[in-house]
Amino acid sequence: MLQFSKLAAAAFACGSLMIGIANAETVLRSSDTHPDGYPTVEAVKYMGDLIKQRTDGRYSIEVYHSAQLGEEKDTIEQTQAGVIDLNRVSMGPFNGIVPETAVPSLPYIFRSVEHMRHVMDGPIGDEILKAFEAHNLVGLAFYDSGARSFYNTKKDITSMADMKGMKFRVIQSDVFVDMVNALGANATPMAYGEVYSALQTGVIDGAENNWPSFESAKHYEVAKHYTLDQHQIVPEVLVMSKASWDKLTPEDQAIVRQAAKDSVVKMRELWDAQEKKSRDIVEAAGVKVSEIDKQPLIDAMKPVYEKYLSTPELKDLAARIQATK
Ligand code: GTR
Repeated sequence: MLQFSKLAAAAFACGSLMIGIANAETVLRSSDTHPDGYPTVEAVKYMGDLIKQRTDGRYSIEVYHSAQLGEEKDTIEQTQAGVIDLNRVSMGPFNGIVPETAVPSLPYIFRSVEHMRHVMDGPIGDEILKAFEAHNLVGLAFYDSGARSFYNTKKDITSMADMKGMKFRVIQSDVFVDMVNALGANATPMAYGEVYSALQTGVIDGAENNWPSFESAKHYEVAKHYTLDQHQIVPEVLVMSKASWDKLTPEDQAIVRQAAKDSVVKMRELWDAQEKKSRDIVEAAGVKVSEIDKQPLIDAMKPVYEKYLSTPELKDLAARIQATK
């Protein structure tokens, strides 16, 4: 019985791959680690509705939320290989693949969410989207991810010294690892889906994320101390497999690109509302929020900047981001 249902599930998954039969609807499979209802999931569904309308039903999108297609690092490989058509991921796991993504992932490179939006909506954002093409991917749009901050199961953190020796889970990216180590703490890179039990069993003392992720992944049930250090404003990115993209006509490519851009507006509306809702939920559940002087953390990032701004081009990209109003 189990075997049968597994087979049936596999057959279903294959059936929704991008193999269009004449006049039939082609369903693009899209991956997301977040649960149904999360702003990124809803934004890609909205994009699917736009594509369906604008192609008269020839194309649509099925969002496989809650990491049904795997954890982010694996789904990126599958998207590069053409097994998954679309993927909404944090820029973090791309840092080792597309060097340009390390720059907007640098701690404190953006002064605010508004600054990030302004940069990513302009020519610098287009340049970074383009950089995905050398890696079998087509960058379609950036979504918001607010600001990431540290949280832990042990104590209120109110200064950088409080973090010394603590173990924090980070995204599987060297930028994130180096950031935590430069703060005097110990980084443990780990897939998102493993964090809850790692917090619960004490394998790690904490992790870092924005309000909606902290809330929806239920980490607040075990980590009751959240420090508003806002170390990174890392955009999310929506990419398409180059193999899937190449199957589209130029007209349909333009429809997909425009629908992705149009979904950003929707995403931001959902995001702004969700951030507030999530913060209220975790505070009502007893999470203590601490303020921290950010300057020592900013100063500690000097070696991290030096390491990742390793070429004149990357240095220039960082300078242009910082010079953007
Ligand atoms: C979230 C992001 C996810 C995932 C997660 C993580 O903020 O939206 O795509 O990267 O962080 O920490 O793994």
